[in-house]
Amino acid sequence: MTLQIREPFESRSFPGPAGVPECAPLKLGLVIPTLREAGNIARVLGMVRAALDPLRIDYEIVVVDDDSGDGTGDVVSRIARQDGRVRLIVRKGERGLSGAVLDGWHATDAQVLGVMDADLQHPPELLPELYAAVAEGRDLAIGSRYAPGGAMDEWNSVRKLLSAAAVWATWPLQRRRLRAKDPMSGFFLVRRDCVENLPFQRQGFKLLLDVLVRSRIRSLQEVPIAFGLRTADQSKANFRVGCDYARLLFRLYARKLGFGREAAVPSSTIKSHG
Ligand SMILES: Nc1nc2c(ncn2[C@@H]2O[C@H](COP(=O)(O)OP(=O)(O)OP(=O)(O)O)[C@@H](O)[C@H]2O)c(=O)[nH]1
Ligand SMILES: [Mg+2]
Repeated sequence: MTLQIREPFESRSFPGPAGVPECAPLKLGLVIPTLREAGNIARVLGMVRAALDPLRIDYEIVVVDDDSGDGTGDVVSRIARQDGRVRLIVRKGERGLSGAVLDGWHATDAQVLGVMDADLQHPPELLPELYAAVAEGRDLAIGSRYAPGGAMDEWNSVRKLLSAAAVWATWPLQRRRLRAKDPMSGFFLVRRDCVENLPFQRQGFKLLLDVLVRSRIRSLQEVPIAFGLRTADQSKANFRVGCDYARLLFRLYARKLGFGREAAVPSSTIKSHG
């Protein structure tokens, strides 16, 4: 399901709302959540800027750091002083990937909201393809390990099996014509107006599943990615992340099956802009 790029991206115009033939490129707000990523963050910021600059679009990169204490914030501050499109938000006394992303989205006025990891497991060079999918009319564009051509060759078979089971568990929850092969991806862009003013769970790592089930998306595209191993700093995926995922599934199934009130867990909404 890869987008066929037939002409240089920067020379194209994009379809506007119905009746409007074309419109100015949409601003992109890309959140990079960080927890102790001092060994990765400078490199990923350099690669993201190198991928986005040729598009000549308005964008900002919002690094949301949970007070890492390893110098991550200092590296980002230094880069932000030289490039106004890089912003740093430091959250004190807070933890949680989904919550960090939601806080970053809340802090930007961009029309296209995005997220990618800081550890270079998500290829920044595919950002233009994801952006093009949204700019050309898709509501959601996903960097997908399970789309044809995607890969996670470096994972061991246990991790692959757990991941496949976790994806399978989402199948009944996803809308029939809007099913993503990789609903657990942490690399995606979504139109802001599809997620505004809806409650998303702050705990856990799997914001995309919440977006797929809850948001107002009408179309999506998956762009295959090869998901690598992290080469610096430590993984933050642990047993607690698994429990948060189970809670998210429980909450979404309860909602779908109409089991009274949804389990009360901390949630956030993205405010409207303009
Ligand atoms: N702000 C913030 N970022 C987080 C938190 N937990 C993880 N992250 C970031 O979220 C991204 C994904 O975390 P990873 O540890 O890479 O999780 P993963 O990719 O599932 O696991 P690995 O394959 O082992 O790397 C990274 O950029 C982390 O720094 C958190 O509590 N707060
Ligand atoms: Mg990772």
